Amino acid sequence: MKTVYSPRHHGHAGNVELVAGAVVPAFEMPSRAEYVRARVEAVKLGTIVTPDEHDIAIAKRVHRADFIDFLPTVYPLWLESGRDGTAMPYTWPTRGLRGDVRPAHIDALLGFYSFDAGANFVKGTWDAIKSSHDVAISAAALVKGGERAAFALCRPPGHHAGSSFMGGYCYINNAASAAQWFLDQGAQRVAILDVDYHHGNGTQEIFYRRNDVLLVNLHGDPMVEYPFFLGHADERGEGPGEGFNVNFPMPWGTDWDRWSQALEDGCRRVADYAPDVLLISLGVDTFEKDPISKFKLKTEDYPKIGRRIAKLGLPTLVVMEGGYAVEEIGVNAVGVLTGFEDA
Ligand code: Q9C
Ligand code: ZN
Repeated sequence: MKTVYSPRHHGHAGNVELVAGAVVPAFEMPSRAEYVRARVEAVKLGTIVTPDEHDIAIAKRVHRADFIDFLPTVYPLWLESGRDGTAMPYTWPTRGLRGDVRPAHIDALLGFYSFDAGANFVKGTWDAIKSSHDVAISAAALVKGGERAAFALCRPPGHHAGSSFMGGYCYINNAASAAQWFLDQGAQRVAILDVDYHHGNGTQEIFYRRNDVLLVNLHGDPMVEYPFFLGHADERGEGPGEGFNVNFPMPWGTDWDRWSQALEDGCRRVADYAPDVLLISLGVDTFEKDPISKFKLKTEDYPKIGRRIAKLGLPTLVVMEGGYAVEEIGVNAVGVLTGFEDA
């Protein structure tokens, strides 16, 4: 399988985030993509190709135009306001405040277009966001062109980004945009299977009222796990989308035995839907040694995920999401892909 990768992700570097009341170096760091790329090369998974440039208008099919247009302006506005370093929000229009009036100041705009302080900007962040989206759409084009599968080595990730908000290291929802691109290219039905440790709240929000995208999410129970405010089992979709959203929240400590049962149930839902194309939101933060997560999957489990997904027999686009055990991220993520190819 071919991998699409852009070196432009490197611009999104030196970022910080809030952890337990302190500002620390962000867990989502450039070496993540480099470990994955190195492993793709080491196992000779297939050619690594550079993405084509794709019109950002593609992303506006799943995001509000004003949100997408805001992203390239963030760092220039931040500098204009006299700051440098990391641009980060600190106030949000929650219940009781005006979420319908777009403010003017950069501090307010950052909160207006986010749900947490986890999607921050440095100088090269916008260029990396754009390149990550180019990676996703270029890999989608490989699948549309007849490849059985392709790997979009996206960085930054996307599944926490919703129609008009960023958060959780995510800005543009790469998987959602690629899913919409397949539909716009003539697909009738698309399925997304999100196996990242965290619930893909952005993807869910984007497709919640639609029946042309089936979304299946396997993740930590939002009662105790980020992103906390979405991802419960009773969220099944709304209106025409009723029944097209499937959540499998699982407790801290979930191991392969329990997780693989949810994978089996999720794959059956995908098979019943009989989509024209399948997207995998691939996070490997389910790993036992992940520094911010609490599932117990082992390195030997990742090829089994790939084998089960391959058994669906569908054209498949794998989109990189999370995974923060940096030194093992390559072996685990590429393990899914070699498992897929061995099936
Ligand atoms: N800083 C993805 O895996 N963690 N995003 C907050 C306190 C946020 C994870 C912990 C985790 C976001 C794509
Ligand atoms: Zn995650």
